[in-house]
This record gives sequence, C-alpha cells and structure tokens, in this order.
Amino acid sequence: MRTATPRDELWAAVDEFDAEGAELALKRLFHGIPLSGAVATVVLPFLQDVGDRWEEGTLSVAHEHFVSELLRRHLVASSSADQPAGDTAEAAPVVVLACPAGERHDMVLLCVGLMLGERGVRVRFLGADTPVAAIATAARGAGADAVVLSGTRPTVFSAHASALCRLSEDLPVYIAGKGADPRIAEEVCATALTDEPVRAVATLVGDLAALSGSW
Ligand code: B12
Repeated sequence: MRTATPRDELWAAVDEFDAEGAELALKRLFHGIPLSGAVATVVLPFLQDVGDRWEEGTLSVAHEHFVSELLRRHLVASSSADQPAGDTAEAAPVVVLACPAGERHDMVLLCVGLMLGERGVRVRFLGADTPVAAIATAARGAGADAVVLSGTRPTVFSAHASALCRLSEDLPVYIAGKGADPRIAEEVCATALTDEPVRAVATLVGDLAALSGSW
C-alpha cells in the first residue's frame, strides 16, 4: 500500500476543514526548500489540483475558499523575511502587481509576487479587482519600474485599453494569465508574459535588470 505523501495529507486536512492539520502539512511541504522552489513544486501544482477538482465537481465552494485563504496566509507568512533591506533595497526595482477591475483570480499573481520578492524586487501587491486608475496611482506613488497585471479573460485587459496605453507611456506594463496573449497585449500597449510563472519571473527579473542598470 502507498504511504500518504505530505500532499495527500494536505488534501485530507482540507477535505475535513482541518486548518491546523493543513498548516502542518504545508510546513512539511515547504521545509528545507527556498520559497520559489516551494511555489513551483508545491503551490502551483496544488492550485492546479484545486482547478482540476473544481472542474470535476469534486471540490465545493467552501473548500475552494478555505484552501485559497489557507495558502494565501501561509505564502505571505513564509515570504515576510525575503524582502530586501538597507542599501540593496534602495537600488532594487519596484513592481506593482494587480488584477484589473472585475478580475478576482489573484493566487498565481501572488505567487509571482513572492518569487519576485525572493529575487530582491520590491513588490507592491494590490491583489484582485483593482481599478486601472488605482493601479496607475499606486505605480506613480510607489515610483514603480513596471506593472504586472493578470486576468483570466481578454476583456479584463481590453476593457481598459486606453487607460493601459496611457499608463504604458510612463512605464512598462506586462499582462499575464489565461486572458493575456500577444494580440491583446498589442491592443493595450503591454507585453504578454509567458503563462509559465517561473519563466515569467525570470523574464521580468532580466527586463528589470536591463532597465535599472545599478541593480
Ligand atoms: C479558484 C478559482 C476561483 C476563486 C479565485 C481565488 C483567487 N483569489 O485566486 C474565486 C472563488 C474567487 C473564483 C471566482 C470566480 N470564478 Co473562478 N476559478 C477558480 C479555479 C477553480 C482555480 C483557479 C486557479 O487558481 N487555478 C490554478 C492555476 C495554477 O492555474 P491557472 O489559473 O490556469 O493559471 C495558469 C496560467 O494561466 C498561469 N497564470 C495565471 N495567472 C498568472 C499570472 C501571472 C503573472 C503569470 C506569469 C502566469 C499566470 O499560471 C498557471 C500555471 O500555468 C478555476 C478553474 C481552473 N481550472 O483553473 C476557476 C475559473 C478560473 N473561474 C471561473 C469563473 C467563471 C469564476 C466566476 C465568474 C464564477 C462565478 N460565477 O462567480 C467568479 C468570479 C471571477 C472574477 N470576477 O474574476 C472560470 C473562468 C472562465 C473564463 N475564462 O471566463 C474558471 C476557469 C472555472 C470554469 N471553468 O468556469 N474562482
């Protein structure tokens, strides 16, 4: 008989709404690996399971909400030590991440933000359902070097084409998620990132390093 893996333990705890058991399983899964490794090998595949079970109809709304919040809390807590400090911090580029108005799927964007933070980027995460005007205000206020937006539908971006084109006159705008592709990117004066989060982080870090020479 196959022994239960920590991922099986996590699912068993989630199925029973056992927050303490799920936390323990997450701690085991995250143990001894850097955050980006945990995101790539644990969190994204687990979110994929969530999506698959949702599509199969074997995951209730309550379970989905429970597991999303649990992962969010765990990820944020695990990342708090990773933000740069001191002189390094001042030279580090600033990136604003958000889902435009009407878009609530922000878990993968959160993962991307945490991986960027681990690479030394100063991340300003605005999360779900953020009006483009508010994103522009935050980008100006934070002195951002780039903005990354994610959306599951193309209309999430195209509905704000003129505002996004205005924003892109000031700084590079990237779009990502299932709603992003090169055609929509062109329409909204942005650059489409690959759908693969780890590779997208590498692209962003490369572009930011090229932009801010001192970093
Ligand atoms: C969890 C979930 C929710 C949660 C979101 C929690 C959160 N805070 O993120 C909640 C409950 C809020 C939600 C709400 C809704 N949802 Co929903 N949701 C899902 C679900 C089950 C999982 C999403 C997920 O995290 N998947 C796991 C990740 C790892 O995979 P992924 O999303 O495909 O992303 C991959 C790439 O696209 C990429 N990627 C994604 N984002 C980003 C960002 C960056 C920066 C980068 C680089 C890459 C990247 O990385 C991933 C790995 O390759 C999906 C079903 C599914 N199969 O995905 C539906 C799904 C996305 N939801 C859907 C719908 C319709 C809704 C609702 C409208 C339902 C309703 N009637 O109320 C609402 C409101 C949505 C809104 N206004 O935005 C549809 C979207 C269809 C569409 N394209 O229009 C889906 C596909 C379900 C379905 N088949 O109907 N949902």
